[in-house]
Amino acid sequence: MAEHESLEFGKADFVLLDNVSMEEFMANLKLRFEKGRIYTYIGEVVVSVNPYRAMNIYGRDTVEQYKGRELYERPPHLFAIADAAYKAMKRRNKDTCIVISGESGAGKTEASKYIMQYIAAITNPNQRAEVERVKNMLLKSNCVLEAFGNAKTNRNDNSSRFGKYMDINFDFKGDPIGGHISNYLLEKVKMRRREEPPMKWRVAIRCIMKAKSCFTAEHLLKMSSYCADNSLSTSCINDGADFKAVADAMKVIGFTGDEIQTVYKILAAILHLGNLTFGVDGDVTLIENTKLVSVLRELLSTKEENVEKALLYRTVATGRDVIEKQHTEQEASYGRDALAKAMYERLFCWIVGRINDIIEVKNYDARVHGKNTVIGVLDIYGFEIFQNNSFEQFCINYCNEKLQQLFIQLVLKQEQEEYQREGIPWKHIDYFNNQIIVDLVEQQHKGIFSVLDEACMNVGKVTDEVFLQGLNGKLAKHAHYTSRKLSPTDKNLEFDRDFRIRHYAGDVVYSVVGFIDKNKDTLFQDFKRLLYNSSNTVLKAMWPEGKLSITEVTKRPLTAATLFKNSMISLVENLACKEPYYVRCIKPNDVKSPLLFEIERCRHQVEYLGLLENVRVRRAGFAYRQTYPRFLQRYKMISEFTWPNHDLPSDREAVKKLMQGCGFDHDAAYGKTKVFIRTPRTLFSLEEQRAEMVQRIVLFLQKVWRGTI
Ligand code: AD9
Ligand code: MG
Repeated sequence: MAEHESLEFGKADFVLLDNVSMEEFMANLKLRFEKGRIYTYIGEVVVSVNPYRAMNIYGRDTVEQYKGRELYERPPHLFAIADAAYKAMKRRNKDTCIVISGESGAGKTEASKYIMQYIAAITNPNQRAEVERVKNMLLKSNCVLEAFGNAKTNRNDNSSRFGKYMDINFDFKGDPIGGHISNYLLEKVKMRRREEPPMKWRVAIRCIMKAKSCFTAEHLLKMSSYCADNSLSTSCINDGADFKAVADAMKVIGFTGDEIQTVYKILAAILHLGNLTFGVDGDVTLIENTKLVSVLRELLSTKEENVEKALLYRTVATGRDVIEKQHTEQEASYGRDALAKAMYERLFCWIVGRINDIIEVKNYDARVHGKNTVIGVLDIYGFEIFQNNSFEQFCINYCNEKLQQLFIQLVLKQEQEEYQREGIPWKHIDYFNNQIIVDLVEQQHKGIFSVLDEACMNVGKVTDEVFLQGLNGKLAKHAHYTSRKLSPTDKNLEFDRDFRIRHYAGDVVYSVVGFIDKNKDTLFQDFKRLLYNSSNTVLKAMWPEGKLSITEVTKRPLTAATLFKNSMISLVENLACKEPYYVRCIKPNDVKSPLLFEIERCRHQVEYLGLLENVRVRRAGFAYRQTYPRFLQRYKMISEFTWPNHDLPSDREAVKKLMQGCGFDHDAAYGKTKVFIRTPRTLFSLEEQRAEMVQRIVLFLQKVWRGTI
């Protein structure tokens, strides 16, 4: 049990609950939140509740309290987990990772930043300049990625629209020497016409407003009108502080002047594309606001007629002939939106790639310097269940199934390995293995992703309905799949387009509408060629495939589902070979209030994060384990055999004697280096006896000081 915490703040570790029931779990979580204790353990997992207020618990003094300490020696904190991961890496040369999950607004990104700050604070005691430089770049990279990859949503003012995994590399001394970032499934912001919701990259727009040098007066005029039309608050445009931070960060990281200018230009081009409209004259599709075409030409450093052509025509190969086919108005609009999204995605991936080029470890010779070890930090979207769930939610929930599977394997595997290492017999634990759902999604030929890809490859009319039929045909008997067609009387399946997956975290109804389109994610080759032919070399480099002519483009690009599946498989492989630490974030309410703990809302999250199961798994084995010397240090005063010191042949013997003397022997197992205690009750009793003894000792000492003894 964590020290320095009285029970008035609830139990610092959920494994110490008297009964593992949802009621007790929630009561403890609520009590701790109300007492300002936002962190609680489940063994080595940190459960964190978003406080929605500034907490004075991340300063230098707190860092000092956690530095080098064991997990249980201090109240639960992110710093304790960060320290545990760092210690494991440094002492045992192990690669470790910290997996942070939870729903939007639960506090994942903040947690990841505190963890990085902690690691930065405890490393490089000798202030080596090169290490300081690397640390600075790693911290600054967050700022840049947030500027371009975060957006205001109705659930979070600063919501990450991408999943992020960051490896930090350390040298043999334990100091950071570089890193690598992987990003997953960037949600492409809707960049559509004026009537659509405004784009919300506050910082990005500030970048554009400030980067006056790369625009003509006319552009700026357009830009201001765009911003005004889309009711972006002027305060956010005028407030230059964030912009300055991003611009500085880009410079510090090492983006060149040309690169930074190009970034601004691309953002401006995306905004302008959003304003572009089409019309028809007879059977000819036209661009209505042609002035925008010259603005785009200038921003993209291309030829004006090429911009217009790419927006209105596509080149198709028919047999040996290559012809230019005019878009319908609808196709042109589709193309414009696809271009805006693709430019944004490409820009973001390019920024990540550039940061990686710069921060990756260079000139490290393991033969000279020893192994270079890694701490990975994963900040990734948790389960999403909305009113209307589509392809994005499907991917996100699949990602969570993969992570849950990893959690099951690693947590159980770790327990098992520890028991083996310590020479203690392994007791089988019953748990729901979600592998069946992972297979349902990703299995070759039969899985949902395969059915989707197959539907996308159909020649002729490819529709979402065809995809749904494919699912119904292949998965009719699957215990975790159903649809309106298969279960017509099911009230939760309201529409013909609906199908439902029984996820480990609960049932989610998805609408097939848009699956095909989002999976194909096609961008006409004409656009790629347009951007590749730009005289701006930075922009050109982002579109290498534009080099291919229409007759050379024969290979189908991988679908969004396949790309996502592959990235998840490699993410999981990467995590699986590391020692994992977990942070499970909970959002207490939907109104960003520091006072409100909405019990139903939180209960739901506890359910789908599988936290109760986590407590059970932890307790099914041994609720508590401690090395012999540390155990003695804490409890030796409660036994005559160990107080003040024991004369037994080993600490192991001494602990055994202590436990026998207290009548707890039946509840303990003695490993090679650690004592294991099965039930929390035993630990409580030990704690109570200890508290009583400490009290007696204090009274005794007081009497001695007063001279009454
Ligand atoms: V999303 O999936 O990216 O939409 P996150 O990342 O889970 O989401 P985030 O970390 O951005 O949520 O937290 C949301 C907001 O909660 C922050 O902007 C802070 O205002 C607030 N927050 C979160 N954690 C803390 C904290 N430890 N202390 C104070 C916090 N405020
Ligand atoms: Mg986030």
